[in-house]
Amino acid sequence: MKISALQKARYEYQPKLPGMLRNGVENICVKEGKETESVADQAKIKALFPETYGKKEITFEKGKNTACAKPQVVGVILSGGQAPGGHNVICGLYDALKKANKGNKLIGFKGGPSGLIEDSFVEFDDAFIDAYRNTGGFDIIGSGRTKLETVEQFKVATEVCKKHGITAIVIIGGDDSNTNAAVLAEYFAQNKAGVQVIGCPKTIDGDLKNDDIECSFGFDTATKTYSELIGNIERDCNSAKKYWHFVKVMGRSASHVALECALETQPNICLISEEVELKKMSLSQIANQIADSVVARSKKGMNFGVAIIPEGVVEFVPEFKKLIAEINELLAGAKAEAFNALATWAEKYEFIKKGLSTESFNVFDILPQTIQQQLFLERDPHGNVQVSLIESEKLFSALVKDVLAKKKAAGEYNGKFNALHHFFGYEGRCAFPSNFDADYCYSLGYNAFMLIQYGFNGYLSKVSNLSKPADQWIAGGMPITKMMNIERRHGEDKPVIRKALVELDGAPFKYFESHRKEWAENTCYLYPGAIQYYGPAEVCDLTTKTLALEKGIKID
Ligand code: FBP
Repeated sequence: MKISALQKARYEYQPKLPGMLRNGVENICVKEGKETESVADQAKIKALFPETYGKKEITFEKGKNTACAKPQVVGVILSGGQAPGGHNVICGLYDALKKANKGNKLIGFKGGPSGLIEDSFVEFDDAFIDAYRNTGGFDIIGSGRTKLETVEQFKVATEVCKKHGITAIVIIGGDDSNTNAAVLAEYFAQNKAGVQVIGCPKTIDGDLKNDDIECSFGFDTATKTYSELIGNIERDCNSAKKYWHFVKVMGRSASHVALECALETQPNICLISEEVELKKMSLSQIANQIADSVVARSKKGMNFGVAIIPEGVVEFVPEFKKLIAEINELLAGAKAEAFNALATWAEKYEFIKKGLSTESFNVFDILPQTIQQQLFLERDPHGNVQVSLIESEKLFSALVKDVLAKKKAAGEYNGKFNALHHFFGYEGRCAFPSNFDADYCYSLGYNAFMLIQYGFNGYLSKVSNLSKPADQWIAGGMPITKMMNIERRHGEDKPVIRKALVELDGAPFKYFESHRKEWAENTCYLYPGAIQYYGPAEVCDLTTKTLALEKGIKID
């Protein structure tokens, strides 16, 4: 198979491990920390996880390995959306397994969690693993979004594990997948299945983080990739001086990706969904805020700019959320058929007008027609509007255009406004992992094996002190139940890992907030350029500004 020069070079890259894991598997011992309790709802979580609740946090350190060196057969699963570095988690896990005992085996379940239930697997060997070292993507075994959550699934999983002699399962996933990892761990423990479960924190969205997990893997590379593209757009924008670029970036609900890209590139506008929600902003208020920047810049002769829009923002606009809920209701069950039977958009529009409350119809009515139609065309399997498919970058540029037209008519603005649109998401999810992600992921995988060897169950592989060079990173494990609380999901109380949204009193947002006026009215663009893999550490190994600010490091 033909491979690129970079791919070949990356095969040879040696990921950096935390100092304490560098002494050989035989020289790693466990230091026990305190017993843990869940972040909230302690009694309820304890009752749901009697076997795995309250265990001690642990760190690894240099010392004689006292784990019982039983042969291990480990199964690994990639779960959910792709994130750069997933291959390296598997490589790190494989290398540690083989270092401990050449006879240890690693099995990859194909296509995500469903691979375990369907017993669709591959067994890794050196050649297989070597072809994926330090590369992006999840194509080594594929991924999927099937949830492992029912007792029936757990029973099948137990049988599959028995068949292969599996001693542990490593689940590489986001908050939901790791919640399910905790539930599976508890099931295995209660049923004395003899199978441990270890999770690894993955997602480009950056919303799996807390006091213990400093960041999920993939966030670093994905945001660097989008920031490179946004920086390039800014430079084009500042060269051509004739377009306003509206750039939507992935991240589902949380705005961590948008915020990090803003810190990296200093655009004129960046919306933060969490702020929109807190301030209960309306679509018009958001459009006015952007239009103010357009007008201020235009008065200085700059009819160009860049606005970053987080993927999930419309869901955080209270009036839009209400509109979506009413539309879902309006088209529930048989009513959808009556709607679909209407021949023209004009007839459909009347149907909608009659069905919505006046308040929601007024919101609907200010939307551009393409967006109005999207709300009725794109449905998920449950019949709900798929908010992530709404082209919010186009929605906001259209609303801004309307505001500017009014300002023009009132003699308040005399500029030009030509908008272009972009959506960056898939461009970053399978990029070659940055050195940070390559190192972090390899360490998470290697560390996951150490947790397995020492017999831990229901733990998340934890590598911390990440804003420091890798030799100072700290490796260990944290019971997943510590990160859980009870939340209402689909009408039921469920134990889940709390999703981390952008904290409006956190240092990254505060930094952005204190600079955004200047960025909105002037041209303060930063051009981060492409990810560098080879060269000085200060160019190649730096992680995100978000992490730096969270750790109290100055970024100016
Ligand atoms: P995970 O939470 O599974 O890591 O996925 C995140 C994500 O990349 C989001 O940013 C995005 O909204 C979503 O996946 C897209 O999903 P899909 O790959 O199914 O289109």
